[in-house]
Amino acid sequence: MDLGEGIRQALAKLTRSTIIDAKTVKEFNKELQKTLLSSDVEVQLVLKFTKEIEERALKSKPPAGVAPRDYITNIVYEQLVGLMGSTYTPEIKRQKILLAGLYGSGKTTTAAKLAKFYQDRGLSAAVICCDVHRPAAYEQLETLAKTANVAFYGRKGEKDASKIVKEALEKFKDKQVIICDTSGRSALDGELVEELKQVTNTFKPDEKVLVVNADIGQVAGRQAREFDKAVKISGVVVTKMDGSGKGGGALSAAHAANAPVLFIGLGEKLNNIEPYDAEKFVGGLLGIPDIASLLSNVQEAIKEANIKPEEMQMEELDFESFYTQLKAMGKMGPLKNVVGMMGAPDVPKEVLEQGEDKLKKYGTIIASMTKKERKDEGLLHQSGRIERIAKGSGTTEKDVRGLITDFNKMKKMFKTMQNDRGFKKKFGKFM
Ligand SMILES: Nc1nc2c(ncn2[C@@H]2O[C@H](COP(=O)(O)OP(=O)(O)OP(=O)(O)O)[C@@H](O)[C@H]2O)c(=O)[nH]1
Ligand SMILES: [Mg+2]
Repeated sequence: MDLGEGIRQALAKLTRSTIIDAKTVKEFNKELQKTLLSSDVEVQLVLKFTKEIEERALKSKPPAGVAPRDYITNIVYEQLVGLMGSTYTPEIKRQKILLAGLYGSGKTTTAAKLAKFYQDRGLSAAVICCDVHRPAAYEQLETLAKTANVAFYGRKGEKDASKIVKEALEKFKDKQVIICDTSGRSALDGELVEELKQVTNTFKPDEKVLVVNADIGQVAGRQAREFDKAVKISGVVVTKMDGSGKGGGALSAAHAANAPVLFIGLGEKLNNIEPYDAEKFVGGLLGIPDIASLLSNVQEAIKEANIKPEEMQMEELDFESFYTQLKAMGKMGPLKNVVGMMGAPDVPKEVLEQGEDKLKKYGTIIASMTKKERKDEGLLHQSGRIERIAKGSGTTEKDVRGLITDFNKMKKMFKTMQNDRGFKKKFGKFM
């Protein structure tokens, strides 16, 4: 099971909960811990992360009318963004970027990708091969640079990486973005640290970027700390997100380096790179692709609820309160989103579409009732009223009668749920 799937399952279980109490949060956190650990997130980070969620979840109650699941989703979202950093907007400006990372993490590919990225945005770009250890590192970057159509500098056989940097800087005085690719190792040893420090001192980069691949295991955190200690990491690029659903190591690395994620690598091709987008990435992990609009819809619903809390209470079900619910629901988007938020995303499409049409019709019918009629169903049965409402709403008398029948069924249901506050609240919000 991948990280996103695990988080989604933990959230889905919350759907059954009607209140947020210590027990609910503990159970949720237990699930979350399991999935984070199995996705290679460092133990300490898992504990810190879940503890913060617990504290936040229990500190304040969900606002009236907000389902526990949405409330926790919101918190988890914000905590994950806290770990990974918020959306990165690359500055199109003169800069030097140093890339460091473990063996095979994608440094060389990323160097070419970034050079192309900035060059495509109007800056002249160059790459430097400072990997003086791996055979063919020179040829690899040279070829990539050619493909990307960016300038390249390296010196075959030279073992002093800082010397190469010095020469390259001299040569690339007119370039606006210069990217330095460095050697990778299976572990960060003393020699590599020394070399990296020297390169950094000579290159004087604006960004010191740690390149990690998405499926790096439990070592991610420790490695990131070591790189950070050596050169003070300022940002992280996560590569190979196209191939791994785990991503936990990358989370750990970003946290350990205390640096935001800047770019995401999504394939071997030179244009397979994207600035990190928190909503897309974290929303994807949580299984809510359009989390921005979900969150703002929930906020909207909260606001609505706050203006007329008594109407959202649904203590008494009449056409008026039913109408308020319908309106609030309309603000939350299509029925399938609402149902999805309740944690039942698998309702057949036809049923949803039918339901939606029906609710729309109900809305127009109730809109044609007088205020008195909405409060007192009995009035509707006086002669002429149903006919008038049908005309006014552009529906048929049969439609109006159908609404009354459905409404009475619902009212009965409400009576039986009278003692089940939690359910009533939830139902009140969504219906
Ligand atoms: N699928 C996928 N493959 C990638 C991505 N980034 C890099 N790769 C591949 O990963 C392999 C290693 O990439 P390199 O760029 O050579 O990694 P490196 O960190 O420079 O490796 P060393 O120099 O040996 O330390 C190559 O086959 C790349 O094509 C990515 O985002 N997605
Ligand atoms: Mg390399």
